[in-house]
Amino acid sequence: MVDVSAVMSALSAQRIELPSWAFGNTGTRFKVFAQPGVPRTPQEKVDDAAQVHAFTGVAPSVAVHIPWDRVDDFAAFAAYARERGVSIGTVNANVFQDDDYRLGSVANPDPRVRAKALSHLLECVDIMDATGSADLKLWFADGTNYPGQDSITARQERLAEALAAVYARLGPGQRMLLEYKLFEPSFYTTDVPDWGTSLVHCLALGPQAAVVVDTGHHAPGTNIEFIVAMLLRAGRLGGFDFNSRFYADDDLMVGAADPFQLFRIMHEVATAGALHPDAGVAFMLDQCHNIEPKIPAQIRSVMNVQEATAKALLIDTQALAAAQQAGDILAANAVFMDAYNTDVRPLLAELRTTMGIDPDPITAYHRSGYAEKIITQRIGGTAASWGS
Ligand code: RM4
Ligand code: MN
Repeated sequence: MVDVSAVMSALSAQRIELPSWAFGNTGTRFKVFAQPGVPRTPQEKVDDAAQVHAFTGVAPSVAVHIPWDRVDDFAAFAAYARERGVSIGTVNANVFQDDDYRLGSVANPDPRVRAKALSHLLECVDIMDATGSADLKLWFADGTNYPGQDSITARQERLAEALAAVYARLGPGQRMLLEYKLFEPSFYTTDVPDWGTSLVHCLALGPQAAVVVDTGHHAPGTNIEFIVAMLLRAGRLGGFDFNSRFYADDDLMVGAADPFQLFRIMHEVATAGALHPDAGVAFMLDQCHNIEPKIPAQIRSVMNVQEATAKALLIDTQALAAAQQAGDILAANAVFMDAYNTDVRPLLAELRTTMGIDPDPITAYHRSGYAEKIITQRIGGTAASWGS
């Protein structure tokens, strides 16, 4: 039997981090479709993120991307966020948008470029000190396009050297989260292409380094929950960048393409007891809303994670373990699917009511008038986008 009150308390303790860049204009290499009312400043992105938290109750932090969210005074920026009921979360470094990085950043053959990239990463730790952020998230576009272009081994050496220098700069409560991505923008080799590479570097660095699983960064058909289970077992799952993919790194709303996969992932997390914020797994969204309205898309994404989590928590673990032990394949699968096929929306509506928020976050947001307000107020200036 499932203890529903324990499920409710786990769901109310859940925390999901929002990406500042989800609120800016984005698109593909073909076109960025500008939307009215989009934030012009990092502060306005925080304002929008605070709305998502206000209507969901479980999204109290916002990840920033440097330099897109550069401000003069990061401590004041953190205070600004706190006044709006949220905090500044993970600091994402960006060493992929400068002409100098044509041949890579920390793995570039040119020591001058490597030093420049390293100094940006160290600056990101300074920013963490000012904002009180615990996590530095590193994703490298580094790699090569053609066989023979550079030495695979030499690039790993350069990467390891830079990571060690950043790791040495971390304070006691700070972590380095190393993200991997199969390909793009590099098409032949990527320097951190998979969880194994990331894990090898993290293990060499020490306990404050952990792997980030961006759900969109895998080949089609990859069993992501297996990777999650392995990283949890090794104590090196630093967190998720949640999003959905149909084809490549689509960055669509989490749970939109494959809610069953998200459920299977959350089952591994729940089984390992890693759902609670204290467990050290950061549940972040990394999404771009190219054509849909951004704030409700973020609300929907948070709700999708909650629904997958609720279903995972509804698995009758005793019945599952008994069926597994008995080798009863069909019974075990039935226990699993019963939970997945449960409509958890009434349960989550009840949870929201007990949390003092509207049981229907999307409708409540639309009713609030915030979307109309930002369209009339945010006139002039430059709308935030990937470059700002
Ligand atoms: C990368 C990676 C990073 C994200 C950037 C914008 O593909 O997923 O996590 O910060 O995109
Ligand atoms: Mn990511």
